[in-house]
Amino acid sequence: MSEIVSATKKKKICLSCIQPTGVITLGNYLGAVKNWAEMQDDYNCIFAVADLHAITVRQEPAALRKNTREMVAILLACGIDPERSLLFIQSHVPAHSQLAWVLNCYTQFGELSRMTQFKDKSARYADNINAGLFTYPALMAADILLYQADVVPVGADQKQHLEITRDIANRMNGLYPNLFTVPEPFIPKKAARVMSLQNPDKKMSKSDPNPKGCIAILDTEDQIIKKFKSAVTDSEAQVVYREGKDGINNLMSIYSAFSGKDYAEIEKEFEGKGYGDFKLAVGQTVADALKPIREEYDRLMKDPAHLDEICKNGAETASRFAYRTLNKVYKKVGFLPYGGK
Ligand code: ATP
Ligand code: LTN
Repeated sequence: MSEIVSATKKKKICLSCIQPTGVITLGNYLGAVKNWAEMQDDYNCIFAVADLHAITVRQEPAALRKNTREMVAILLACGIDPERSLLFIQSHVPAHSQLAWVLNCYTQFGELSRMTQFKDKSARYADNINAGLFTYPALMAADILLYQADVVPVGADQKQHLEITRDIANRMNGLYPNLFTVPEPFIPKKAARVMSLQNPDKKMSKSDPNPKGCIAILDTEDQIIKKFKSAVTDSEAQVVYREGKDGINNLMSIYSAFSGKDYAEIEKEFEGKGYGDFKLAVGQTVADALKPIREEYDRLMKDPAHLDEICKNGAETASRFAYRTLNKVYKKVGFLPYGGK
C-alpha cells in the first residue's frame, strides 16, 4: 500500500485548458484532447474549460454558457475521467484571475507584443483589440503556474505561450526563489498542427467561418466523408509525404495519427491508387474513430445536472490547490495578509 502511495505521489502534474468557443475540431482533438485522455494514467491531470480566455473575443452570453457546458460533455466523451482527473470551469476558480493580475505586473509589454496569436487575432478582430487579448498569455501562465504543473499538452500553435509562461516563472523564481515549477510543453510528434481541409496552409480552427475546411468532432459520418472527399490536394495524384504537398501531407498526418501507420507504410498502401481512394480511406477512418465520441456526447447531454455536478466538484478541489499557490505568491510579493497575520 505504501508503495502505491509513494508511486502516486511521484506522478507529475499535467495541466491543459481549452476555450469554449464551439465544438472541438479534429485539430483540437489530435493536437490536444486525445493526448490528454491518454496521459491520465501516467500523470495527475488537471483540465479546465477556459471561459475567461474566450471573452477576449466578443461572445454572445447565451452561446458562451451553452458552449461551456457542451465543452464539458465533449471532454468527458473524449475520455476525460473525473474519477482520475480534475475537470472544472476556469471562471469557477477565482484564483486564476487573481494570479493573472499579479503575473501581468511581471510581464513586459515588449514580450506580449511578440505573440503571434495576438497579432493573428487582432488582425481578425480588428474592431475589438482589447487589453485582455493582449494580456491573454499572463492569464494562461496563471492557469498553469497555480497548479505547479510539470507538463502542458498543447498543439504546436501554443508553443510560444508556453515559452512566455516559462519566462515569467523563471523571472519570478529569480526574485522569489522556489515559487513556481517551470513547466515543459508536451507537443505531439504527429498532427501537432492539423491544417484546414480547404486551405492547407492555415490551421484548422473551431472558429473558422468556412465549415468545409474543418471537421468537428460531432460531425456525422456522411459529413466527415463529404468534407474529406472535397479536401484540397494537388494535381500530382501520388500519395507521398513531401514538402510542397501541403494538402496530402495534412491528410497523411491525420491518417497516421488514427491508424498508427507511419508515412512509409501509408505511401506503400496507396501506391498506384488515386487520391479518391486515399481521401475515402482517411474519411472512413476518421468517421469510425469519432462515432463512439458522438454517441457518448449525446448520452451525456441528456443529463446537464450531472455535468454541472462534475464541474462543481472539480472546481472545489481545484480551488484548494490554487489558493495554496496564490497565498504563497501574495506573501512573497508583499501583500499584507487578510486579518494582518
Ligand atoms: P479558436 O478558433 O476559438 O481560437 P482553436 O480551434 O484554435 O480555437 P483552442 O481552444 O485555442 O482552439 O485550442 C485548444 C487546443 O487545441 C490547444 O492545445 C491548441 O494548441 C490545440 N489546437 C488548436 N488548433 C489546432 C490544430 N489545428 N492542430 C493541432 N492542435 C490544435
Ligand atoms: N491558450 C490556449 C488555451 C489555454 C491553455 C491554458 C492551454 C488557456 N489556458 C493553459 C494550456 C494551458 C489555447 O488557445 N489553446
